[in-house]
Amino acid sequence: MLTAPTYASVQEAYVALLQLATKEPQHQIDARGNSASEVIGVSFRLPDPRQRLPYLAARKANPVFQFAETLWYLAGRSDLQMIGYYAPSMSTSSADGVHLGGSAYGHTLFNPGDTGPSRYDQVVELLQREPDSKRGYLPVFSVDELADRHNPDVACLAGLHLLSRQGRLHMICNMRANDLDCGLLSDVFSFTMIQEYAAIQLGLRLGSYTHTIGSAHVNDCNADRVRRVLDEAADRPSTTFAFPAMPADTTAATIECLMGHEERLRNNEQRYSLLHIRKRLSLHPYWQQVVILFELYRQLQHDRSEAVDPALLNALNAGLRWLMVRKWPACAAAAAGGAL
Ligand code: 5HM
Repeated sequence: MLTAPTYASVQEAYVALLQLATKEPQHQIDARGNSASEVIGVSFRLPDPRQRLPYLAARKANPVFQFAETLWYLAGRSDLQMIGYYAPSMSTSSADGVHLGGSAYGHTLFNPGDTGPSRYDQVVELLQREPDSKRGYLPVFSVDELADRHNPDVACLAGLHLLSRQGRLHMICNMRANDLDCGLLSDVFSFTMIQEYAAIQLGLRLGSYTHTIGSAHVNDCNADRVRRVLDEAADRPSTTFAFPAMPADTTAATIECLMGHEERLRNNEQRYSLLHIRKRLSLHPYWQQVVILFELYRQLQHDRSEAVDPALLNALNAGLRWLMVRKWPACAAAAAGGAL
């Protein structure tokens, strides 16, 4: 088969890749102090890119981080202050302790360049003008990143290719390298969200998502967890939840509005009740879910609650609630107390 194999969800692709890299590795590598099992030149396709979250107890995906990273990208940000609140480990990739470098993909894609509009705006304009174009490529990796041999953050994403075909927007993602256990899931989540956002801007339906990787690897230090994931996937029928469609009226202003709420909650300047989120924020219920996640995370980080507000937890859609309950003991406590 010369085209990428198809999987119904990111979870299926993730499990298949973990299996391949750990059971049939092609290489054992040691790059920048990380020993890993590697396969090279792999790809998969998701005909429904909304199936972008895994539901595995052994791999506790963090939906708060997933949405935070997506918004950080869409808002064109590179600051460690915001993204580090959700993933403190990202500080090790920052050269100056203030900004991320190559991995701030949104900063590269969504900000105007020296010579005019952003890469993203140029590609949207191109596809509006010539839908069949093959030139809708959004480059991210730059060879300049290799000039500093101590650069801690060289973009793993080479680029995103947008193809408008028969009323649908397809995306091909090219990664020079992907950590299958740590990077792949959040990358697929964010890139498919960018794809869906772009489809809305172009008035197209969501097409397929194809993920291609140069070096696909599992670091040896994660081998135990990977084994547990593979055991769970083999033992139990998979849990699945439908992920809703992004509202068709989502614009850059929606992202800006969400970033405002995110900042106030991150800085603990405000606390939101369910009623406030539903009645006062003028946000589509889809985006209200994200504010609920940020408020729950505020309660975890700032209030250090032993049990989060059960009304908020209960208002999450079933898939997000499933993940939060498995990820955070204070969510599990709220779920147990409230008999959710
Ligand atoms: O030495 P190198 O720059 O390749 O190390 C970066 C590591 O982060 C690799 O294991 C890469 O696969 C992983 N990574 C990822 O999987 C990094 C980023 C951030 O650019 C990412 N996905 N988005």
